[in-house]
Amino acid sequence: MPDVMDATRASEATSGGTQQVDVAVVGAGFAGLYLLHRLRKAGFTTVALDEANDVGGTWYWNRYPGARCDIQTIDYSYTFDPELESAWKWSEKYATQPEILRYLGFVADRYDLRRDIRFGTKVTAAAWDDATDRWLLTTDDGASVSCRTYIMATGCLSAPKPPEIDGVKDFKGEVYFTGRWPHEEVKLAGKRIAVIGTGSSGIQSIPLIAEQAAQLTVFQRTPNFALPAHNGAAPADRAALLEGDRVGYREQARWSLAGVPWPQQMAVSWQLTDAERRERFEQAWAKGDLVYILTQLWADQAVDVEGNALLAELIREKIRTTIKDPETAAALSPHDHPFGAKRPCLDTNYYATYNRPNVTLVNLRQEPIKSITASGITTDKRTFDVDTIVFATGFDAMTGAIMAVHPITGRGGKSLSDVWADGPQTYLGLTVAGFPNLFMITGPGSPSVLSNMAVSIEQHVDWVADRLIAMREAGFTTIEATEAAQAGWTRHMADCSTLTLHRLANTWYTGANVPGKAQGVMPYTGGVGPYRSICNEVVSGGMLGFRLTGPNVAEQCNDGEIVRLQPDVRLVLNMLADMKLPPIESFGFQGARDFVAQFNASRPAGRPVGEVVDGTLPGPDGPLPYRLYRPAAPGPHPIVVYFHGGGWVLGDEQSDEPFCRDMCRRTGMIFVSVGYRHAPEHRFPAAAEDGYAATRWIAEHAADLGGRSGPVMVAGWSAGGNIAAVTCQLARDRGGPQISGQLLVCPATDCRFDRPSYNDNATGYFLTRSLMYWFWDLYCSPGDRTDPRVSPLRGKLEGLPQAFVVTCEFDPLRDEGVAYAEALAAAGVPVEQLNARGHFHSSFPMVDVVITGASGRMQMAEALRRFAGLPPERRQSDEGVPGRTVSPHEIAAAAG
Ligand code: NA7
Repeated sequence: MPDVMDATRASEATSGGTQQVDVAVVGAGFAGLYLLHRLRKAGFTTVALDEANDVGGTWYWNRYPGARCDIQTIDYSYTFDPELESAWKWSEKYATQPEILRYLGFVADRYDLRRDIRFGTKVTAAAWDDATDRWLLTTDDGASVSCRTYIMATGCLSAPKPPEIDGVKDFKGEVYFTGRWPHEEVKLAGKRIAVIGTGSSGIQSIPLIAEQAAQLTVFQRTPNFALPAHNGAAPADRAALLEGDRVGYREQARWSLAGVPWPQQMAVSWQLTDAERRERFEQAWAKGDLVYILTQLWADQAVDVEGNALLAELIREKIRTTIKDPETAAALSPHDHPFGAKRPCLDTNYYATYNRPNVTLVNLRQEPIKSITASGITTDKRTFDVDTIVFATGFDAMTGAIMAVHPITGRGGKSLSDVWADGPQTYLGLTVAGFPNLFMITGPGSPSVLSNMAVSIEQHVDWVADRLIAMREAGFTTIEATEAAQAGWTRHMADCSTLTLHRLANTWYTGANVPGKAQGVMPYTGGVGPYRSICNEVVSGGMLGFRLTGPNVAEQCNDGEIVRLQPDVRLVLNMLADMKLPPIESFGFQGARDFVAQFNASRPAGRPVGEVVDGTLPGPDGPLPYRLYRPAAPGPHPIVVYFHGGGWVLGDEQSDEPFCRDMCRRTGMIFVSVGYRHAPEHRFPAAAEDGYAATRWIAEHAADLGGRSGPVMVAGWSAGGNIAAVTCQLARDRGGPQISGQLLVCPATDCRFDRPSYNDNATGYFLTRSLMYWFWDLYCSPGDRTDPRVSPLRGKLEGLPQAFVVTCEFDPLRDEGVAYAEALAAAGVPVEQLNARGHFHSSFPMVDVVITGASGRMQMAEALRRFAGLPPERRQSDEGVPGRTVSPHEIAAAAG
């Protein structure tokens, strides 16, 4: 590779030893090259600076044996120029590092980019000058750079982690780092070699090193999941898809979750038999595609611990069958993290390599390294004499390369390392409040490493370049994220991180691989497509969350949070909006019932419970159907009488099936969902009287139903919450049955429509104000509406059973739920309330669709267990609560 340090610098204007440009870019990898191209085309004077002596970024440095990409190369390419796409043909399914480097060199040549790159130049510090509204970049070689805009295109995995092992300097043999592999040939043949680390770099290089070494000893701290790459020619089916509709294929990738066009998997693991799951798995194993196996087996594999465990076990089975020595197989089998929570690897002969006589695995969990000595590595059990040590120990990921420019000083002299002392804070992963005109490409808070980098990079670069062009046209010279927008993004990031299992593993995604680093999931886990739409909404919302200034224009600041909904609620609502449905009430009541039935048929089936039994019970005016959900564990179980939602008009005893199943599993209780009569055929007070009568009958027949005798509990969602609340009042006033607790989820409690939530959430959140008017009109005449049997808030509340009241932020019924909780507390009823932030009226019954609702249901289950006098039960998978529980004391204070 020619040394191109002396590339021409056509765009620079130098004054007093300082190069003056519009934009300075740090990094000349995938992101830096495309930035240069876009910015230059837009007429900005630009320079890129890179410590390396040529283009390539991560592919310049990572030259270790076996280095390849593990996203299929047809996806891991630039797509901005169709001519570039047809001018380059990849030779393999997963290109090797030399081929990718050739590709990036080809791109640099094709667009004549090298003339604006200062190679061999490290940026050592960057400072914002409030007086001139410019950044000054100090370099270790040549002129400093003054620029209006400073863009970090430094990559996520480019700052190698120090070895953190005592004695490295004492070692007399050769030392190599996979992330800084020499350009000249490294002679490994016949040597005794140690490799430390079994991440992607270790897993890719170990089989090739083993082929050459006299003896290879692998030092493994944590086993990782590795899958066969089955490298070769690009698979014909994928290539045909791309060639058949290149534009469509690329567009699908841009809006997908991971940046590779695979569809969203719908089947859930518990709907598939063991044989069906195995068949899907074997197919994926044979395919050799990381994104496929991470996303395409079953819908719950990446979001649910149990769904994930099924897959993890199938992979461990493969490991056991490949490796001959059971002890080695056990040591190589990951048990400490869900599959995909730590970056899995694609390999070629990795596990089989351990069957070679010249390869030894040292399990550092059993014998940690004590030190490196002059002749080798000493664990607390043995000494290994080696000629060469290869550190495949990874990177200070996501933030390391950004912080390597130190200090980066923003407005008021604030240093980025101080601002990020407790972990990186960004707006969109692209900008930082207090650091005007600083952009990061694939920074922390962007989908970056959880996506096909090529897709994310192009999106980021286009967004940034388009903003700079728009600012120039409008006369703005500075752009800066606001604190409120950044805080909102941090919250949204935290919400997103409860969607996936990444939070459950100690990895470089969370900063756990670097001693002392602040911990938290750093990449955006909400997906590439959703992220793209959010970035677009920032723009269409008038640069929401940014302050823009310029010398001759008025300051513009449209402050606010870009996403206030839970990420999955946002997806559901966007999907519903895309369907452009007419208002449900326009279908008429029968049409609306049909619509709900159709809607319910398309949702994921509820999870297995011990038994589901249908029956009828005597109602006040004829039999009522019920559906009983029994836990798998032996009974007798406490009983919860459940009332479904549907505005007293829609739904039936089966319509909240996934919710009942989920709660049955979580609580270990019998749920009996009652098919009460509906309006308009049966108007007020039919539903209320049915609810009461059903509860009474169920309580009297608890033992026959397999339940525990004694008090029952009641629960309900929406209109069902209304019926549950009313049932408690009737039971108190009519001499039983005994009810030990009430769970009211988004209940209707009052006939007033003037509380703020009715206006704030009148439209756009599925349950609309006009739909509520329609429900009320069908169920209850105006003259009856203040009756406590439909407006329980108007009833006497003293002496009612303890309650757990759930309200959702974006729900017209929110404030009447809050009012009921407060009124209960004021009446001396023990009550807890969950204000579910970012949720809508249907969040909690949408089990396995609104994943972020799981933590709320966990709290509901805990409340029911308390009501039943059972001990609490916590599930690790559901940690991270998207809301706030308000204690009885707080509610009482608010009510007072
Ligand atoms: P990784 O994936 O961070 O792997 C580093 C490996 O090195 C991993 O197995 C670490 O164990 C191990 N390690 C790190 N420090 C030590 C010390 N001090 N002692 C023993 N073992 C250690 O980096 P890679 O370069 O392989 O891959 C990075 C990404 O590049 C990859 O995910 C792809 O996206 C491409 P640990 O798991 O921390 O216990």
